[in-house]
Amino acid sequence: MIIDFAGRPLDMARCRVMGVLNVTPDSFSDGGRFNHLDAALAQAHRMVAEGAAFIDVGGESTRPGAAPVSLQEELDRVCPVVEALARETDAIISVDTSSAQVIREAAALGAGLVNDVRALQREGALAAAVATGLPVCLMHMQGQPATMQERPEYDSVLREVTGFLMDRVRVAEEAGIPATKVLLDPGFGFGKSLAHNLELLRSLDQMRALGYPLMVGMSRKSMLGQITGREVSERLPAGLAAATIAAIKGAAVIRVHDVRETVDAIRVVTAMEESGS
Ligand code: 8Y4
Repeated sequence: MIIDFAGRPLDMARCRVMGVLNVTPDSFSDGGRFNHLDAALAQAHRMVAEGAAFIDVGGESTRPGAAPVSLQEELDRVCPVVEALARETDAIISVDTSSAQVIREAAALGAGLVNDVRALQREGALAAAVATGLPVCLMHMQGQPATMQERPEYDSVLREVTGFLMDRVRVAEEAGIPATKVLLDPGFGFGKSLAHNLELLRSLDQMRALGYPLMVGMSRKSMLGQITGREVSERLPAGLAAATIAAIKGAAVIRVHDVRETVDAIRVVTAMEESGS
């Protein structure tokens, strides 16, 4: 199963790494150091050299307490980066946005994937994604970013997450996005307790059996802090373990901050899977 990400075809049978490129001023994980265009581009080029197949460019923080970003601000942050990277690299440029206008502009500038943590539920986002013809990643979130971690609750987290995602696949398909252009993501940390996140990680192979390429993001997240007791800056070993587990369970794309280390971890999984019988 090969997916064409805006003229950049990729075999989704093999696990790939997506590098996170925050272009928000308040990105707590990277301290806002990549606010400026030059620094953002340099960081992206480094991640590509380290083996990232995708660069995920995001200008809106979903961190609880983060100030809302105006549309113009998001466009101003994201568009120059998407344009430069699409031109300067062979990596697939993913745009992390829920905004219809950002989807349209980014696609026109060469983006190859729409990564929407709101699964194209915002006004106009679905129509915009359809119009671009791009593949989309549909992610599950319970609640809204500001309050989603206050009291996450599920009867069955796997059933509810897969039920939501399959409903969004149906809506997307009815709107004109073929199922062959859909990636699914359980949304680790988005309205989930540690127990919920662990159940989803354990069940990732069952989610994979739905037939869609899976994307996952656990890099530096609170679930790793809860497991290890480590601060954000000390979560890389836990993140590598989480990425390795996800890859073994069939994830197609692993979204991470630490590309070089994750690429090596995934190489071990791929080597095992491609060796012998
Ligand atoms: C430290 C650093 C702690 C970052 C938490 C975080 C996902 C995503 C995000 C994901 C998809 C984040 C945009 C949250 N997470 N997109 N985006 N899947 N598809 N938090 O899991 O990285 S942002």
